[in-house]
Formats: sequence, C-alpha cells, structure tokens
Amino acid sequence: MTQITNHMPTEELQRLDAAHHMHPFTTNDELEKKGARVITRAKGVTLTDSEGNEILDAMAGLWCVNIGYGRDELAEVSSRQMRELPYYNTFFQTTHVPAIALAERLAELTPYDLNHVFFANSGSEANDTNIRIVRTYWQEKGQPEKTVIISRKNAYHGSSVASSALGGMSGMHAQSGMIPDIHHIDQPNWWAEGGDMSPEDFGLERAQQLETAILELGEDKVAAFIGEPVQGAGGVIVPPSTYWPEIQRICDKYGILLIADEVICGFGRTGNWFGSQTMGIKPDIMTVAKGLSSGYAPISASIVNDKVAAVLGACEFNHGYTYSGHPVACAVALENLRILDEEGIVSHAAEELAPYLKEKFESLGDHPMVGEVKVVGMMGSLALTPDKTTRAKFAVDVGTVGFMVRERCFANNLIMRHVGDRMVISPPLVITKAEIDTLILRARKALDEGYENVKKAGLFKAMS
Ligand code: PXG
Repeated sequence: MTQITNHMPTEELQRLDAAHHMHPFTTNDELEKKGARVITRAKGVTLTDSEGNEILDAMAGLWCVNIGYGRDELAEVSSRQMRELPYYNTFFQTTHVPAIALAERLAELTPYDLNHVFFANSGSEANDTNIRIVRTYWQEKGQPEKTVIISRKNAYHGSSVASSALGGMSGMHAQSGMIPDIHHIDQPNWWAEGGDMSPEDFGLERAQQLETAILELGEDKVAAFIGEPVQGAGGVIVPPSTYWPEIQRICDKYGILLIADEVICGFGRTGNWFGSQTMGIKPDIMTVAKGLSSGYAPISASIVNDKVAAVLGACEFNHGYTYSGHPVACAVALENLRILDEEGIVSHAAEELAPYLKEKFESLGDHPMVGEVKVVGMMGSLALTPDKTTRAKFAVDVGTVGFMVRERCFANNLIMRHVGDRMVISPPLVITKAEIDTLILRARKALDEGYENVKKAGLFKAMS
C-alpha cells in the first residue's frame, strides 16, 4: 500500500488524485492533464498548498469557515467527545447531551419562535428534510393535496436529487431530472434581468410572480416557498429592498410556509446572526449548515417554529439519518457558536469589518470591466461586463470571462470564485482590515490581468 503524505511531490499526489478520486462539479478527465491544486494546511484566512504558496481564501472554503482555520478549541472538543461518546443515535426515544445542548443553543440564537431543531449532515439533507416536513405538515392538517413547493431559478438548495430539484440550477436538473411538485419562479437578479425597470419595481414584479404562481397552481395545492435571503451560489444576488417584504406579505396572505435557506447566510455572514434578520424575513422553517460548525464537522439542521412543531409532533415523522445529531459534530458546532459569540466575531464583523469591506470592494467598481458591485455583510459580488452603461453580457458563453479572471486570482494567490461572469467573495469573519487590503490589491491585479487577456483574445465585446 502506498503511504500518501503531505511530503510527497505534488505531481505524484495529483496523479493519484486523478486516478482514483472523483471530484464534485468537475470534469474529472481534465485533472489528468492539469492536476488539482493540493491544499496541505490552513491558518486564519490563509491556505498553504503543496508548493508552499500562501493563498488568501476569500471564500472561507465553500462559504463555511466563518471562524477561520486552525482553531485548536474545536480539535480539542472533538477529541474529548470522541473519547467520551463517539457515536450514538437519536432514534427510538434516545438522546445525548451534545444534541440537547446544540438544539437548545440554536433555539436561543434564532429569531422568533424557531425553537425546534431536526439535525442532518449537509445542507442538501436538511432541505430534503424540509420537503418532507412541509408535506407532512399539510397532511396532518388534513390538506394532503398541498404538496407544491415554489422556489426560484438560479437558487441553490443542495445537490441530492430532491434538493437539487428544489434548487433552480438547470445543469443539475438536466442530469438527474426533477421530482414532482416543485415549481420555479424567476430570481430577483436586477443586473442581469431587470431591463429598463428600477430595482424597486423589478423587486416587486419578481416577488409578485409568487402570487401569480399560487393562483395558477391553486391555493389548495401550494405548500411552501423556499428562498435564500441572499442567493449565494447563484452569484451573491442581493434582492432589491422591495422583494422580501412582498414575498412575506404573499406567504402570510395565503398561509403558505416560508422556508429561509440560511446555509450560506447564517451565522454572521450578512451582518446579523441570520440573513432573515438582515432581510426582514419571518420564516416558519430555517435551513442551516456550513457556518454552524464553520465547516470543522459536517452538520446541518432544519429549525422549525412552534406552529410547525405543534403539527409535526403529533405524528411519527418517518425521517432521519444515522448521523442526525452526531455527538462529535454537535460538540464541535456548539464550541464554534460559543467562540463566534463570546469573542464577538459576529458583532465585530458586522460593525467593523463589513463597512470596511464594502468601501474597499466597491472601489473596484471603477475597473473598466466591472459593472454592479454588491456587498451585504461579509459577502460580495462584482458583475463583469463589456459595457457598464447598458449592463451588457459578453459575446461569448457565459462564464468564459469569469473563468479567465478566476485563473488570474489563483495565479495571484487569491481565492475569489466566479459564478458565470460574476466574481464572488465570502471571506472568514475573522479576516483583518490589513487582510482585506491584500484581498482588494490581489483582486484588482487579477482583474487587470484578466482584462488584458480578455482583450487579447478579442472577447471584450458586447453581445448584440
Ligand atoms: N443551501 C444553500 C443555500 C447552499 O449554498 C446547500 C443548501 C447545500 O449544502 P451541502 O452541505 O449539501 O453542500 C448549499 C451549498 C458553490 C457551492 O460552488 C455552494 C454550495 C455547495 C457547494 C458549492 O458556490 N452551497
């Protein structure tokens, strides 16, 4: 058996990786030609790769390492918990202290009467749980025909077959098909789809599509609406201010359940503990994952309000995962929440860092290839365009230019992602102002170099 370690030559690690490891959202055959970047260590906001490069991770991993890398406390609690009780389940009238403590803490941290927590291991599983929760809720209320969940195009709710159907990513639907009774309305992406409307009018128009859909599908068929307070994987799409109040009004009017998918927005990302607070949403159900444990252990949850819990509690809920409420993951999450709170990481990010990040990130708006710049709390995006006055798209496949800029980010030791032709950031909440300056310097350099390459390739042209 080959002993594989951090000290092996990069090419050898890449060769073995390409031979045996299938990567998510990757054309795996391409890894045989150009091996994957091998990350070996991380501390704070900085990753180190197998070549010794130090990379500023402006994505907090995959939008999850809110607390930053390298916190020993989390390693300590996980090893303590593994020694004491590495595993036990929460089926069949059994429980354990880490699950009790984390559920209680989440009930305390979340707003309104979101007091009841169902654990899973990923955002996808939590959203699968939500599908069953809302359908069971209406069955128990004597309205079993209420099954339809309304979501948005370009939403991301996970990659299991059910949660990707709930999401609005067409590439995922094409590969696995749909599940019944999911309906998608348009997203509130003013930059790309707002035409001549003002952002406020557009926000209202997009929200009112929910009412139109309810009336078309039938009030007696619609069970719930799901949305991310701010679409993350869709490109950090911050909805116009009119959007969420109108969605809330419509959900209240028709009594349909409102699910806020807080997988990215939760735990300080948007300048409050939850994106629902930033956007003024009062959800019946919240999906949380990622920042719940800052990515140190896989854990997620569906958190439901008293109204939903009262109905569900009366029946046997035929649902659960072997690792629902895994004691080690719960202990890690609890310690993560303690640190985020006691060290004031969430409040410092909201009060000190977010305004600084906003000012600096917005300064990139003067770049010739940058149109809209959006920042909410500690997440942001830039729309790349060949013509900012008309909000034009490039005359090549969407994502071609974004990819070219992302390549220059990597070359400049910055992880800033592209989603189509939007560049997105979501750094750890422990980033310092000096590190924000470095982030901006590298981002500008990557934009400049990307711009030169785009021009050289004759791609700085608007779609006609
Ligand atoms: N909901 C939201 C809002 C998410 O962003 C999920 C659910 C699913 O979580 P899991 O833990 O099942 O992955 C997510 C996940 C990207 C990217 O490229 C985004 C996510 C996951 C992987 C990649 O931006 N978001």
